[in-house]
Amino acid sequence: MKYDVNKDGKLDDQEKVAMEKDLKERRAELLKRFDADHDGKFSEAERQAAERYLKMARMARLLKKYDANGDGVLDADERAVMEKEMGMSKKNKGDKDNSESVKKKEKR
Ligand SMILES: [Ca+2]
Ligand SMILES: [Ca+2]
Repeated sequence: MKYDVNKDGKLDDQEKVAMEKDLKERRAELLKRFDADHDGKFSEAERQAAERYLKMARMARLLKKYDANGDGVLDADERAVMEKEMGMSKKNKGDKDNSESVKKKEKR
């Protein structure tokens, strides 16, 4: 977890404060950027614009990470790598030593 600074697996008060501050700042930043009519809050259209932007930013990040041959699109092979990594990270959640074999043993 990103905000779990001391890596004890949970968020203590200090870490929670840091997370909330971070979220607040990100929201304020988005608002500044997408508040087209400058009324200090998100209208429906402004919120949609912000969400679209966040979605694109996420896509761009994924593309950068998984576009192995650098052609700007994820082909089937590159997508497979991405899906595998995402699926695996999900599957391994709670698997304390991060090994597939433990997972299999746990099933029995
Ligand atoms: Ca607004
Ligand atoms: Ca590619």
